[in-house]
Order: sequence, then C-alpha cells, then structure tokens
Amino acid sequence: VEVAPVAGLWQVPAVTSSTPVCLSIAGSDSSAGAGVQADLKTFAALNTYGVNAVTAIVAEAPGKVSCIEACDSTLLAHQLNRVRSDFPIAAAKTGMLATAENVAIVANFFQSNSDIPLVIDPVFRATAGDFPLLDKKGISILKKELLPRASLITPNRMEAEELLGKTISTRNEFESAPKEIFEIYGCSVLLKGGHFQSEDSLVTDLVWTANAGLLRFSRARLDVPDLHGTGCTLASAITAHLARGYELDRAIALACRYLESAMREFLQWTSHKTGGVAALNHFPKDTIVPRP
Ligand code: PXL
Repeated sequence: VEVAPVAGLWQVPAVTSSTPVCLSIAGSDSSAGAGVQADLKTFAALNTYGVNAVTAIVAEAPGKVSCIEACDSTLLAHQLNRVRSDFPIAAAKTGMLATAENVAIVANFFQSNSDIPLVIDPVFRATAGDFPLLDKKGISILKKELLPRASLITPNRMEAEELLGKTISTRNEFESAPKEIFEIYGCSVLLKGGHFQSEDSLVTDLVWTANAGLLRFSRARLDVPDLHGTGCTLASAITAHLARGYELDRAIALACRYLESAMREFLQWTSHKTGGVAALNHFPKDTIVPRP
C-alpha cells in the first residue's frame, strides 16, 4: 500500500491543546476491564487525555484474582509529582490504593493540590473473590484524611456499609444512606444501586449533594454477563465530564449513559478451556460526547 506524504512543511502547532487532562490513581488490572486500564480507556473515549499513577499490580482475569503486589509509596509519590508538575490536571480519580502508606501519600498530594476536583471510588475489596484491595489502616486514613476532600465519592452497597459501620438492608435504609454518609464525611455521595434488589427492572443510583439534596439516576437492569470494572468506569466517566466543564449532576447523568452503552455493547470471547470471558466495551458506538 502506498501512502502519499503530507504535502508541504509540517510545523509544530503553537497553540495549547484544549483537550482536558484527567489523572487516575489506581491499581493495574491485567484483564484491563477495571483499574487504571479502564480509567485510561474511559478518559480516551470521552475526549480527555489520561495520565496515571499506579498504586499496585493485580494479576487477574474477571472474577479471579491470583496475586496482588502494592507499589512502594515513594514510587507512587514520584508518579504523582511528575505528572502534576508538567500536566494541567483538570480532574482526578482514585480507585484501588492498596496500602495505608499509599493513602497517606495521596491525601498529602491533594492537600497541596486543593484546586483539583477529585472523585473517589472507595475500593475496599474485589467484588469477586473477596480479595482486600485496601488494608484496614488504609481504610481508616481514607475516611479521616481523603474522603472529606472529595468532590464526590462513589460507594457500592458493601462500601457504603463499611463507611456507615452498619448494614443497609431495607428500602428506607438505602434511601437515607447517602445523606448519612454526607453528614459524616462532608462530601457529595453517589450510592450505586446495582447490589440492591428493586421491584421494577431498574437500577437506581442515589446521589446526595449539599446544594441539590437527593437525586435519582435510573437505568434498565441489563441481562448481561458479570462485567468487571463497572465501578472504575463510572467514576472515571464522571471525572472526564467534570474535566470537560460539566456541573456534578450533569457529569453523573452523562457518565451513567456512557456506562450503560459500555455494558450493552459488551465484548466476549469463547474458550474451550475456561468457557469464555466477557468485558466492558469502553469504546461503544453509542457514545455521546456533547460539547460542554
Ligand atoms: O473493580 C475493583 C478493582 C479496582 N481496581 C483494580 C482491580 C479491581 C477489581 O478486581 O483489580 C486494579
């Protein structure tokens, strides 16, 4: 195949790119459906540029974690300071932090970068396999030093129970949980409804913000295989839309739409050995990325 050269002299553009930069602070997932890989794909799909600081490396396929190694916290601090000093970070997101030392580094970073909007996915355990993704002391530092700094936190049912120190079983408990979490930690809350039963065929996420009070975001409950990384993807999509200039409620609505498309258009491969595997499609055809 012959490719014609571009005519004329190419000149380095003198303008600053308008593409917003997003930062992911998360673990590496070898299956690339969750973690830093999911975050970077989501940032790219939503027309932002992703940079990252890796907190741990996880050897896994969906539902099967076989080995976890946390990154040294000095290496994490170097990654954060390196990208911060060169890139204009418009919004950031944290996922798996692995250790108390890493949480302390991240809390310290956001103390001296208080202008960056921050979405925290409080990842404590892998849903499948019940592997801890943050140690006990780390959970305690996260609660005290990092959550109060967040623009939004995105717990699922188990994480919300850990944050409140009690179970959330009834409809009423579910409805009042976001405000209770807000009152303890002082940040806006998106409580994901995927693990709660409902009479209708909808999944409803509840959001509590100081300004708007309780908001509801509903979508169809999809009959798809277990898709790993939905939490990482939702939090990253919210981060990308915040970086693109949207207010929090609009960023959440757009992110829910994107996640639904990534689920509806999921990918799957069959295998004689294991029966097969499925994954979120981070580049669904049905992605709408409106201009802010
Ligand atoms: O989905 C939670 C999660 C986040 N980050 C990493 C993971 C997982 C789940 O296994 O591996 C790196």
